[in-house]
Amino acid sequence: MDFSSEPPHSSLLHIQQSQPFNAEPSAASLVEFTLTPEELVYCRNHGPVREFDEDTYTLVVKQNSKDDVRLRLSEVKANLPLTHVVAVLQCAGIRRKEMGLIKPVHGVPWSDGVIANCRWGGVLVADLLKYAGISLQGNANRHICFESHATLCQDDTYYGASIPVSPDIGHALLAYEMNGEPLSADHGGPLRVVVPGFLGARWVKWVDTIVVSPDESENFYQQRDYKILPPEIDTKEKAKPMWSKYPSMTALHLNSVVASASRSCDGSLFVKGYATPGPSGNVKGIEVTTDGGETWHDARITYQEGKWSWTLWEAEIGSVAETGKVQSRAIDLDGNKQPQEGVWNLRGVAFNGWGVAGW
Ligand SMILES: Nc1nc2c(c(=O)[nH]1)N[C@H]1C(S)=C(S)[C@@H](COP(=O)(O)O)O[C@H]1N2
Ligand SMILES: [Mo]
Repeated sequence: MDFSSEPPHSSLLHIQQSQPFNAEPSAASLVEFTLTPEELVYCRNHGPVREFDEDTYTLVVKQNSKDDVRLRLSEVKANLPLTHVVAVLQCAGIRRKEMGLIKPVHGVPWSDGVIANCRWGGVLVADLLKYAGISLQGNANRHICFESHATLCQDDTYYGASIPVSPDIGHALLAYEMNGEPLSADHGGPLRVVVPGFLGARWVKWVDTIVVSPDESENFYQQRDYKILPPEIDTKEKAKPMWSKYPSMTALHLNSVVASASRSCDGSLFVKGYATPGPSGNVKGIEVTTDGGETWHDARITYQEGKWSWTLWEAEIGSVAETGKVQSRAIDLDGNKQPQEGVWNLRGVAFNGWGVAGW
């Protein structure tokens, strides 16, 4: 892997690993903004970051038995409508550090900053496929595979992911804008996949190939990673024969995090955080407790935008001791509640125990 030609990265992120570049902001800084500014968007890479010339950038679309279709990005932009969606991007490894306290896990020890709520602009995947002569109707049971051959990755020769063809993916985009600006190289510019509601691993950056296939992507990151293995599979050796038996992750779990908690001199506590949807509908409410779940206080939702955004919330609690612990739980539109404990798994993905912070 060649890291010599990476663009400069944001200096506001805490670096977990420099090659590949993996870095996150603090949750406290994130919740100050409804839409995450570019410099606070985490960077998650399995290989080097590459810069491309957007004028010559080309996308290849393939479907069995048909000739490949090669499209210039400029042609795509000129011919297909620009569509926007507000959607939260988050890494499946969010809060892995907390899961690692239960028992060690494999992976970057992410805290709660690998999340970004952005307004993405681009063309609908469905529009692009139609333009390339592929209709999604009659293509149920198929998968849309996205590939980036920009660089080698740590565990494969390219980065790839796929999403099943279903009504859920109707909002999936090939994005070239983030918050109204051209998408930067760090976040997959000139073109990346955006799949609202799905984990970040499917949001392929620097996407250059799309394949409509009867099978899921064969890529390592689809087949042997980003899966929730049961807790008894606790070594890499035990995992090896099991990867193929468990489904690839799609939506993440309902989650909430306490991003900041401060007690004022009159003894009242002010708490802020974010919450994210699970597979069934967005967040309806957030509750906080300072007594381990005996009594719950409703938090006030200060921001939510549509079906796929994060939810920002805050709460004030009358009178609290000098020190203590505040916990949060989210409730979704179907009445599902975020569980008290997150379930341990080898790769440390999808941790969603109650949010927690001390003061
Ligand atoms: N080509 C490519 N795409 C990729 C990745 C990668 O390593 N290479 N990482 C994925 C993962 S695991 C996540 S969480 C998101 C992170 O996107 P970001 O770096 O813009 O925050 O990109 C996804 N797309
Ligand atoms: Mo990720």
